[in-house]
Amino acid sequence: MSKLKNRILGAVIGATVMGLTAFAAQAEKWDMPMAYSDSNFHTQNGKAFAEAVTMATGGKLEIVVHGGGSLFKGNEIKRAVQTGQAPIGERLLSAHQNENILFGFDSVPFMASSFEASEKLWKAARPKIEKVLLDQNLVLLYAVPWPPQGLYFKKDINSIADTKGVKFRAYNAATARLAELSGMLPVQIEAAELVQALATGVADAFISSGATGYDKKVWEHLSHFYNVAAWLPRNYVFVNKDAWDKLDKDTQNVVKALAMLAEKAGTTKSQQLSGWYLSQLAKNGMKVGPATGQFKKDLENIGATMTKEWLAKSGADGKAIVDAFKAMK
Ligand code: PCA
Repeated sequence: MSKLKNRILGAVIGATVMGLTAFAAQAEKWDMPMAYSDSNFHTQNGKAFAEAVTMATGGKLEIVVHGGGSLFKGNEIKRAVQTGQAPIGERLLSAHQNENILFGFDSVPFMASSFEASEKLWKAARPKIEKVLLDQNLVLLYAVPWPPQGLYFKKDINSIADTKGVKFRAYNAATARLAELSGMLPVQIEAAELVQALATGVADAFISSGATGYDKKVWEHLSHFYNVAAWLPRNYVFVNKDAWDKLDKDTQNVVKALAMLAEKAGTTKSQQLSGWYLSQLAKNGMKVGPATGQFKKDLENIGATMTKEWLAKSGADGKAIVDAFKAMK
């Protein structure tokens, strides 16, 4: 090879390596733990969001979703993101009500039982939740509601007396309190372990959406779904603040815009699917219907007690959220 050719080749290789190094230095890969199964609509929505970010940034920020609690379990995700073990993640925030009572604003019984009310409540609460999360080193991106929560049992329930002593799977403080006030025995279990708990008799009842009943083929263990629409809890996607600050402004703006889209798309999907999930429960042999008579009254009384308790504990901040929510009606 001539000297000139050698020199040209050297320059080309040098430039390529430099280019690659520059690219590698700028490109970020974010692993995104999510707790719910890959087929769940939240996880699907999270994947669409991740792909949109990767595409819109030309791979400068690549987000890779790990569903089903495969990277971190549901109850580990928030801490993992706070401490930077994962740069981004999704969590049912009401499960952390013991850290801050405000996280339970979306699980107050019968305060916001429809998608429309849930939207308003979220609008009222969002600035405060953003602030609490920021104080915990977390930047909130978006939140999507689960369909309305109903009660799963393996027998007819005519009044709360029929639930006495039943082992009840709880997913946050509100679900545990509901069990206590009904004379049931709460046991905290992540959705990923729900089927096993039902199969082994660790739990014989729970409260959740039709989505989780469908995802977990609950008809294999339980027979009744009481569509009480107690509340619509949300899953939240948040980012470690240090990881966020490392992004340039352009990338941050792209992520924020796509997060807004993901919140809208996920909420629409939740609403569109909510009736379909219940039809699937019925199709698979479950008795699906409202709570009536004494059972309905008992639940309303429990709801009133829990509302009082949440308002007492959350003080001025809780009151401000509820007042802002009510003013929107
Ligand atoms: N499914 C989740 C939380 C709320 C819901 O509908 C669960 O049961 O864990």
